[in-house]
Amino acid sequence: MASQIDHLLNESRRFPPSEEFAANAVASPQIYAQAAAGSAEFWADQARELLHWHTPFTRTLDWSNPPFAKWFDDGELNVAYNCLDRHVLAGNGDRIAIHWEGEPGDSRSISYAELTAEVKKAANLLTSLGVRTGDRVAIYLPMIPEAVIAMLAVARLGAVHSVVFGGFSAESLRARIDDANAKLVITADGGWRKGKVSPLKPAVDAALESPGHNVRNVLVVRRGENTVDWVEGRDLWWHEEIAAVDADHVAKAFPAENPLFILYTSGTTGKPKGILHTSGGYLTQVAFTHKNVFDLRPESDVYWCTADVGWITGHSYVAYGPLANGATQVLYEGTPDSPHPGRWWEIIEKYGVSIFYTAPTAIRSFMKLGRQIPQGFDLTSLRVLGSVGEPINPEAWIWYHDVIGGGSAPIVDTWWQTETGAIMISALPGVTSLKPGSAQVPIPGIRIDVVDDDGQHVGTGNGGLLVVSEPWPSMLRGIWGDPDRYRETYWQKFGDKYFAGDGARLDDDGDIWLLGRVDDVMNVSGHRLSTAEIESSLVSHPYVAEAAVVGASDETTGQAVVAFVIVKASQADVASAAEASDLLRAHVAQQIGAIARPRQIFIVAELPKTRSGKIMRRLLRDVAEGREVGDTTTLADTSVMQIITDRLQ
Ligand code: 6R9
Repeated sequence: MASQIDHLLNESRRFPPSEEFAANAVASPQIYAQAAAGSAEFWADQARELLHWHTPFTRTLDWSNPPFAKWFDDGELNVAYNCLDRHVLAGNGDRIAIHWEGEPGDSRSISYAELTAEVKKAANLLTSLGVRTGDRVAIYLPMIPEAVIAMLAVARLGAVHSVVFGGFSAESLRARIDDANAKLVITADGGWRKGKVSPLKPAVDAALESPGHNVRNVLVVRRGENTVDWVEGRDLWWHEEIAAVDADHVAKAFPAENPLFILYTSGTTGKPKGILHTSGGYLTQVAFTHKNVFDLRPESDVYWCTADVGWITGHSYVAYGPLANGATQVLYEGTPDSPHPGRWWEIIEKYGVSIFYTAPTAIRSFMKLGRQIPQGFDLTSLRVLGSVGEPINPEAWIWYHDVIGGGSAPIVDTWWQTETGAIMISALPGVTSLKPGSAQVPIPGIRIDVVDDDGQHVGTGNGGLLVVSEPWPSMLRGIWGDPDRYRETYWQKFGDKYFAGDGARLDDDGDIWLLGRVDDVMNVSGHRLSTAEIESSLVSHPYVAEAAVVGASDETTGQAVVAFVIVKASQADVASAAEASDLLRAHVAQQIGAIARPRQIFIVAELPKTRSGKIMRRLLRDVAEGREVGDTTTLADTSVMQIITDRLQ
């Protein structure tokens, strides 16, 4: 970390906006002054301007019961109406909402009028299956139009979706179904990934096998055409049911604080947190940021965010932001390198993508393959590039800028979290002079600070902890079913400030540089994983006596999961270290999902612990990253690290 920070401090390149870009930009420098005059009023103006309110609000922010905020709470709106019907009514029904591209090369372009019609039918279908306002619906789908249609249909009814990433295991899916007490699951037979059909329905079947859940129906979209088992009376084909329902559906208005979705994310403990978002404030901030951060011109831009809808980026910047703004976007089902390593660039060329939003891990893996691959395609349509999920290192920034952006497209490095709901820190294209590697400045209307352990502002040139110092419209409204955990996790540390869990530094200009998590949360390919969750999966295996997991830095994925495991004495002879390690890697993948599979597992005889029994992950990280092991003086047994490193040589 220290060398990385030094490296960042030496980064002095600046990219001011071109005059031409600045002259035509959606955002202007005045927007900061406007927001500074009063952030609540600023957001109220945005909410009125960007959204349609069935009942206009008269109250903006209610912070009388912190940390539980209410925004625009006497207003009423329908989120799906805002993303669909109103664009059709405004005469934009023929505009393409989604250019969908399947991995094998099949495609489908869906206009706003068509998408609205599909969502209306889906809303009627869900109603016929008993979904009512406030009910929870689990969505476990590949990146197909039905994923967005299902989310919007749930939202249209004032119900609550819980999208579970298709890469999560049956067990993870079940834990989320149980926690949210979902009554319906929407899935597919399978989806295309890496050149073949990857089945999804079997995981749903396995998740629902044991009793104790309240799922009445499983709605199955046909996509992979793989054979699936069928539970009569429970399972229904989406295409058969949707053909039988009424096409008309009038969107009802719901209060601005009506829950919109729950999305599970990893925290510092083993149990994922159900982050709760509501309607009016969330939609206001995602629409505002999508428009201003990406310099969106809905009439002419083609926008593409590569995130899966299973993550917050896919919620805010695939489903809700672009559709609320009436944008045309690309939705791609598959992996970046199927069937060839230029697949993404081919898609950009095919649809003339002008705004592209992806993660540093993807950029680094393309860098490895070499610039000749993107150079084989026409990428001149690109005019704004975005980055999200982890800090973007200056080398990757420059490559993205030069090779993908033709040396001219501004890059917005956007910092935010599942909990923040929408972008919180980012440059504004055409306004901000860009610094590779820094997320730079808070969005207008957002108050961010970097503080020391006592909550005091650190001042320019110093590092500390990132906090949000005022409530914001798209903030989480809590952790589903666990208000205490919400208070403890985010508010206990500083009382009146939201603690994000990230370290950050202010440079001499006051710009923000993110330095990674300060807790036991890892960031692998831009996805959050908890060390505790993987440790508890490892120790659930009969071989394992004890386990410690660390995030080791990795050239491509940012961090990689590395585990240190003590095998039970009774099992020591059962398998060789290599066999045990393979078996345990598979066990974690099966229990949590392939994204959590450790890159390496070291079978060790001891783990380094302090006298109070806390595992010293810092030392294990040294081993995992192949460094000289640091200060061991606080270990209960200082010879332990020697034992571990001797064994591994
Ligand atoms: C949107 C998303 C949140 C964590 C966050 C931070 C890291 C996200 C970043 C970034 C540096 C950026 N993070 N964007 N770090 N620069 N531009 O990724 O949400 O999955 O909840 O992860 O990701 O550590 O705390 P989520």
